[in-house]
Amino acid sequence: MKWSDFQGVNRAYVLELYDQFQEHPDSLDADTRELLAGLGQPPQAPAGGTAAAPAPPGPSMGTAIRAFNLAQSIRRYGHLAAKIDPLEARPVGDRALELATHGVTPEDLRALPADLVPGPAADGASSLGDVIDRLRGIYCSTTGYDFAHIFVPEQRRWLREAVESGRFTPPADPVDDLALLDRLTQVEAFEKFLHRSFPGKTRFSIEGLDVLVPVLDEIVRGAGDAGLRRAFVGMAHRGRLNVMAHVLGKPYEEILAEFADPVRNALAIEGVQFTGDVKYHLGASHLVEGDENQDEEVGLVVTMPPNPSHLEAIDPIIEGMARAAGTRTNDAGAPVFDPDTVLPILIHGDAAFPGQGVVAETLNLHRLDGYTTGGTIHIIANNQIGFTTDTEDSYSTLYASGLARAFKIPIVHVNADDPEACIAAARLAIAYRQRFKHDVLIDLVGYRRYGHNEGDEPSFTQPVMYRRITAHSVVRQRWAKTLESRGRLEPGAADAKMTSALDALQGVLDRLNPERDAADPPQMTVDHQRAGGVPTLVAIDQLTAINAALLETPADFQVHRKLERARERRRHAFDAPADRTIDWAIAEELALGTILADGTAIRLTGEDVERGTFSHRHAVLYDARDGHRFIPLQGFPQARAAFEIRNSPLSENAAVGFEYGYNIQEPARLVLWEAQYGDFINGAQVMLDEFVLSARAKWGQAPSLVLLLPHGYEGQGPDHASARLERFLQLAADLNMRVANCTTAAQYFHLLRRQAALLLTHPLPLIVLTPKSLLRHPAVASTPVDLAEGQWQPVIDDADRAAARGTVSRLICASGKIAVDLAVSRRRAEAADVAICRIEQLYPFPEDELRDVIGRYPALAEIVWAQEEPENMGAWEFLRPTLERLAGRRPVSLVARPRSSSPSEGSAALHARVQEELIRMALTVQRSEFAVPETR
Ligand SMILES: Cc1ncc(C[n+]2csc(CCOP(=O)(O)OP(=O)(O)O)c2C)c(N)n1
Repeated sequence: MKWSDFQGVNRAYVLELYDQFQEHPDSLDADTRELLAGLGQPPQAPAGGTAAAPAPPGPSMGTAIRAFNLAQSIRRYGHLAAKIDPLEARPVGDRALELATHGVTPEDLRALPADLVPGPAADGASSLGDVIDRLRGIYCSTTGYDFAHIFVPEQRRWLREAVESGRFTPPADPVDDLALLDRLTQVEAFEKFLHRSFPGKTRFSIEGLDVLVPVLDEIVRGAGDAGLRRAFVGMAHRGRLNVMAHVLGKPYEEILAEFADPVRNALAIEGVQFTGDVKYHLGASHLVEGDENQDEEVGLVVTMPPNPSHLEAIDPIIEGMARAAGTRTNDAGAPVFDPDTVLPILIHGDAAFPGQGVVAETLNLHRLDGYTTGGTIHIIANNQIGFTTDTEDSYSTLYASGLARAFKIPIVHVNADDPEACIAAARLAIAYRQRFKHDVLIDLVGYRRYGHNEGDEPSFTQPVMYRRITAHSVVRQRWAKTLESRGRLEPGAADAKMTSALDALQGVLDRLNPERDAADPPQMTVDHQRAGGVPTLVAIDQLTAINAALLETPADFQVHRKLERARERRRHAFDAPADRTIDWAIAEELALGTILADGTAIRLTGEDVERGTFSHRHAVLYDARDGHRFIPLQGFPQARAAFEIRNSPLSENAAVGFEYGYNIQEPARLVLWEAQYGDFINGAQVMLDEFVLSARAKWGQAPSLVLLLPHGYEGQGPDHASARLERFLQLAADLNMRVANCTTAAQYFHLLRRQAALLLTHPLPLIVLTPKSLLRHPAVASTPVDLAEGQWQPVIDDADRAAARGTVSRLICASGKIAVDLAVSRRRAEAADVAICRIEQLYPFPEDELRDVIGRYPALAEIVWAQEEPENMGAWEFLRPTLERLAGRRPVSLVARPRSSSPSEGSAALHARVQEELIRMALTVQRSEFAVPETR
């Protein structure tokens, strides 16, 4: 061994042993004596350089270890003493950063060698005291590095080296100081100008966090240098207009025109109410590198999609968009995500980040195979206040970023008044993301110049803070002063830049013609084909071949015994395709298989979807011996597109948001999300209200996401029964979705194929209430021929009454499981004059088809709407006016559970009685005796 093999505390320990060896060799064992003798004299410190060993009687081994611990404490806890608050609140500090806590003195530190703490901070240092000063300068500066929770040694080493070497910071990595001043001038001038020109109009000014724009510039530049092709930015209201203008390149005149708020005639689009949205919710897309006139593929495209008020709701949507944009297909027909193509950037509020649960749900996606986007750069635009709420009332963690620690995300807290430090933080973030493909967070600590919006008076609630803010000079002025002191800027030059930026904006306003300059409303496709009309059948030969292909497994694959038996039955169903039946799950797999064969890629996710909540799907097979996986829908011979199926984490809100983003970004793909039970969709209500169902009217987006929601009253209690159909129907307007509750396997097959066929020409979200016990019910099964020859039927007339329509006096209209319950009820025999019409599509409501059905019954005297749900739920209140219109003079009555706040009874026995009573009433009881009061 040689002296250079020992570093840091080890070196100090061996030096101490060496001294002991010199003075009392007998006190050491023979092996140690031999080792020390072999080392020879310790090397002396080079003149003016690193001291190799303190001259005796230098500090003891214990002192060296305590000094080393001090250095480690600065690395771990230095951020607690960092000056990250522009309003100059005192850092909380920590006793671990004090010499006395470690029992060392400045003299001790001066006497210890610099390389006791190896690393870049020791380079050229004359003693450990020097190193400690440098570490304080790094870790307790205007940047606080919060990395102690990073447990992967390679990442920790990389972060430490990056920070201590200063390689992202000037002078090692210079900042274009004058360009930075120009940028800060543009940012401030834009806000000042809006303030002056449109007094009292809300804009959610960026001021106090102006540096966000140069930080984003730096990240986008880094993404471009790394060869990424797409960046997706998600952000809320704060500073959004400024980011749109400067990072997304939205022309000033478009934004000014929005402030002028012209009423555009073009907004009424063929039968669809286009509401538009407020200016700080709109989105934009921008090619920031490459040639604007060339194919977009040559550069980096930055996209900021529209965003609702609902804070943080955009987070999972950005992730889904990035995932879709970075996904390609491999040779085996499976989708593969390439993190070297995309970058998601999420800008959070300091109150919203810790407060909104969707943030945690989104962070939880970041390392999951089916969801990762190769690392998101998070920025907390931290203005130290939420509306009027102080930080002490906003979060239980020390920092707003606390949650990120749980996900082992490195956090950089940085003072927004130090633009160089902020740019260094941005460089570190993009470099770390590219190196490790993990999330990273910049906590950009600034302040909010005005109230929550510009009309609010913030000193009502934060008088002290706002006295300080009013007296605080803006970052542009501070940076200009720095440049003047460095001799880089003439005094007065900064003011001149400001004047010319304001003049330029005034020029835009003077030339403004709001009608002309406002952005055009988006082009929207309208669903003219309200129902039917799309061929969905698949020739029986082709269907048989695809079925056979999906039953193939690799040569040495051992399917579970029970599953193999079911697969055998399925094979035989196609031996007699007009007589034998297949169930719901097989129809689904055949629908997906034929859609893939048609060339449309598919992504299906949800909790436990791979097997299926009801153990019905088995889209992923596990070898019974060693558990390795096989996915028949991936790469079967006829497949011409990628199939992806993923068990999601236990999330509804972020999980649905993610799929929405994926769907928007990749509209040619059939994207399906399945709820474990339909009622859990209420956990994603924000995503439905704000995106899936209204994004077309507000922003012209064209989602086609499919939601599969198990629904049906089966005695499992108030939960698990209802997918809350009434909520979807309440939001049904402007042809904004399709809602189906179908009753046969073949109908489901045609419904899915129809959705796939309409993806690009008539995109609409599809809400499917799917069965539970009916999944395997013979009444729901269909023959292969039904798949090969049929098509989607929005309404199904009663085939059992086809020969005797003249005697029918009551037509029961019902949807989903209760329609099947009625059809198979033993009471049907007592109700020869009753026909059952199945409403398979609830929205857009198939009025023409139902009118035709009604017209076929010459003796019809009444219509009954039968539903399992209580009167105030289900489809009744939505359909009643339509049914009454179609019924003409005939009465329309309701059979349903009585109005109730809870969807169903909590006992299976009571359920059975109530359900039977509903069937009895609908089929056999005179209208005059209905327990539920007649409706008119
Ligand atoms: C989900 C949700 N709840 C409440 C609000 C109302 N709201 C709008 S801004 C705001 C404060 C946000 O504070 P912060 O996250 O710190 O962002 P800042 O406005 O300070 O930039 C609140 C409560 C909202 N927009 N979204």
